[in-house]
Amino acid sequence: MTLPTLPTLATIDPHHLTLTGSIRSERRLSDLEGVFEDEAARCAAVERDDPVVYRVFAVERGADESGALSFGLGVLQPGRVGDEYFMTKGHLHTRREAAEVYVGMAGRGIMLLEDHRDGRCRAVAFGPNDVVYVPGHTAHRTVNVGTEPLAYLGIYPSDAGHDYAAIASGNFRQRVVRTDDAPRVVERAARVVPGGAS
Ligand code: PAN
Ligand code: ZN
Repeated sequence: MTLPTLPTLATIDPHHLTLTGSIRSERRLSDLEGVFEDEAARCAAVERDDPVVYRVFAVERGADESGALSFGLGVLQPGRVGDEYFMTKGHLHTRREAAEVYVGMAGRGIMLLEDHRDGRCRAVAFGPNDVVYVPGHTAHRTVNVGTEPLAYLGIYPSDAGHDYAAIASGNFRQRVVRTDDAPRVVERAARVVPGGAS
């Protein structure tokens, strides 16, 4: 029998927003093509300093470990591209029925949830001590609508998998914009397909 190599206890540093024993990955604005509506503004910011938009500190078990859970601390920076707040790429789980629990740690966020079967959308405001249940079959994206880093812990089945392709081809129907200094959830304008239906 193979002994587990991952620790039983992991600790979040609330000041530095890191997680012990985790593997860090990060996405810069240059990694987020097609996410924001204002592509020209994104490219200009990439040229300027290509900031880190978010980091994930993940503690993942093998996808073949039946019943196992993985978790990650997401830390999403404050900022905007055009009128849209910084947000994650967003994904569906490859195993579509896999759900996830998010626990807010710091900052002010909105989670966009979109059921890929019937298109039903919800936008859930969350912050420290809030628990958001993301059901299966639901695309999820986090948006930082505050002025401090937004931090949250996501806990998901180890065999959930991350499918970004489905989102990349259509994007979320809702987006979060800053209007009069406040976040507002708006419907994305219908895309005009050249020579076809909109
Ligand atoms: C989270 C996300 C994290 C980063 O841990 O992976 O918020 O977002 P993207 O994966 O969309 O870039 C999660 O939902 N895991 O399943
Ligand atoms: Zn997820």
